Amino acid sequence: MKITDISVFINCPNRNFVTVKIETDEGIYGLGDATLNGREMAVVAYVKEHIKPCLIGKNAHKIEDTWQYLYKGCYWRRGPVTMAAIAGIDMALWDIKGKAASLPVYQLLGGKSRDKIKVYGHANGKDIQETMSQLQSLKEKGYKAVRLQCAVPGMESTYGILGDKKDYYELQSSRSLPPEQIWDTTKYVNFIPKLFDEARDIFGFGIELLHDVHNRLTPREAAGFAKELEPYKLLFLEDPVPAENQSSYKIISEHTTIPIAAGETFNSIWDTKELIENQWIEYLRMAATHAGGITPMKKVADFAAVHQVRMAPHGPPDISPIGHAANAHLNIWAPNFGIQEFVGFGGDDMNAVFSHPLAFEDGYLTLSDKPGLGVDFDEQKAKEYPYKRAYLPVSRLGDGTLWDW
Ligand code: KDG
Ligand code: MG
Repeated sequence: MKITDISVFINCPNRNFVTVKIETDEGIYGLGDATLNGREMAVVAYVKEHIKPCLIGKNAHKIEDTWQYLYKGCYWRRGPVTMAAIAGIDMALWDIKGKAASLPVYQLLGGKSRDKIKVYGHANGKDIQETMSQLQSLKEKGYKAVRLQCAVPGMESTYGILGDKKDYYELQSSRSLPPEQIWDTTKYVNFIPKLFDEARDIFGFGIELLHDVHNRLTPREAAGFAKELEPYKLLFLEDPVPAENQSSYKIISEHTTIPIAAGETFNSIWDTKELIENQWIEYLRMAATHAGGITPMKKVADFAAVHQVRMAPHGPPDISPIGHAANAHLNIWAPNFGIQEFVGFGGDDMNAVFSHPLAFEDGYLTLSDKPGLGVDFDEQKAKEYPYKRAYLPVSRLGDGTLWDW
């Protein structure tokens, strides 16, 4: 089966998504997600200008060889733009192989290890009371696990910690330049334990709770913060510090028993090496869209399993339904799957453009048996939603110093 064409679509049905379509001489086509929030156009150019010319006429069934060709063969390895571009191609090739075999992709990975995929949702309130009422409504919807974020008094506009009633992801879009927000570590670390104290008081220990620090602490600050959160028995504390220096996690894990998760921005198995081999984390957040697709994620999951690290893929609204489906096929297969982040899909506009094989039922995602990834993309409809440039916010300290995301 030969690759005859590769197209790249960039549309904004609520969020910007980069969609790769590979066509073949047997009439089967595959779809992949290559979305890189805030840097979408770099990936579009990478696929169109640098990948497409090399793959026309190549055998669509050679997924592994194509992955190696795009990774090792270009000399410049890794990086989010390269790996999102490779991910788009890799997912589309798995989609094609599944359709050709009339099997869902998870069957090609080794079959099901479970019937359904446990997910966690997000409660983001402007104050503790509002976060608690969001937690209550998620619980009523069936969620068994919820990530709690809350506006910290005195720094209301900080991303991920709401200052208004909008979902915090909306803060990333509809702005032509990156918004700048002020960060204050002292206010944050003094406040967040109160949030979990209240949640455990009201809801008890029958629901899993999580929290995302978004890389904002230093290793020792993070170790102290994690120790303070221990009584609240979080499922995990996410991204307490930036992970470029993996040994930062050694300091944290030597001081606390709270399970730590990291990795949503990783794009290579090498980014995980010390964290996993040393068992400094419990959960790995890598996801197919930013890690080069399904081919490397299968290897990453197997590597993590050797060290009892479980998979908890990144699942924000800035991953398209194709990326979510790719994660779902991996999740239903991976023996060491833990939990999937899932905050729902982006409403009518997104559903008009993408159909997908996932359904939320009582705190779990189910995955249909449609061949391939099970997603479809309406190219005509997508034209009604042109790309809108959007940026993630940046953080600064009160004195103007640029801070970690
Ligand atoms: O594009 C960045 C977002 O996807 C990210 O900030 C969301 O941290 C995030 C999470 O855990 O979902
Ligand atoms: Mg995160």
